[in-house]
Amino acid sequence: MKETPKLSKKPSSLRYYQEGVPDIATNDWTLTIRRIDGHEFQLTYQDLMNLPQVYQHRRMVCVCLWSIKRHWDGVLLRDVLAQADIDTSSPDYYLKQLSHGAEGGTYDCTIHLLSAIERDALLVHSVDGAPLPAEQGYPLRLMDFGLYGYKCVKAISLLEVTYENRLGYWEEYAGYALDGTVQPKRYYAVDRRQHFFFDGEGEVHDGDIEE
Ligand SMILES: Nc1nc2c(c(=O)[nH]1)N[C@H]1C(S)=C(S)[C@@H](COP(=O)(O)O)O[C@H]1N2
Ligand SMILES: [Mo]
Repeated sequence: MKETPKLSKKPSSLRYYQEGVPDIATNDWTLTIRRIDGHEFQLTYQDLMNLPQVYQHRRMVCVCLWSIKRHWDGVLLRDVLAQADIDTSSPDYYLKQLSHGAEGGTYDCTIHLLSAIERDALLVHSVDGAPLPAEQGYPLRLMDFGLYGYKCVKAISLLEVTYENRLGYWEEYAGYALDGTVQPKRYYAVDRRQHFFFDGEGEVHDGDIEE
């Protein structure tokens, strides 16, 4: 069973859903991928399900100093971008993510593409063995575990390759850093009911948390 202990203690997704929870039906949802040359590609939910599926048990970290290790199912970002023939080895590319949007507007943010690829970033459709609930980003969210949660957009609708690295609207509003790499700090692991000091940079692994 893909269960996360102490899930009820996790800070509410509603509180962190800046633009509001969107109402999306997968039948009319598509993921748009925009290449650097402006060409656009559309993938349906079924297209994503037809790609090689991956399952990973990895820890996400919020800039508000809590973290949780959950069971994620999805597809690799590199496999999705390959569908649009994007050269993910270019160090000059950034990837702008845009959310589907709700009454509060849309949520956007930009990450360094090659770094995300090297960290095995995922596009996730299921958590703890079930499709993402609406407040957790149904139908698809990006997960880059080396970056804080605010760099990973829920209910994603557009992935755009760009040369420009800019703060998103809500990031700027909240005063978050452009880079978003998880920093050495004291965090709380909700699933372990444990505070820990992380002395690295980027993804937190089990070995970074003392028993
Ligand atoms: N579209 C969208 N995605 C978002 C956010 C948001 O407000 N809107 N918040 C981010 C932040 S700050 C965090 S910590 C995580 C929260 O994910 P959760 O719902 O699984 O707790 O979503 C991230 N992705
Ligand atoms: Mo967050």
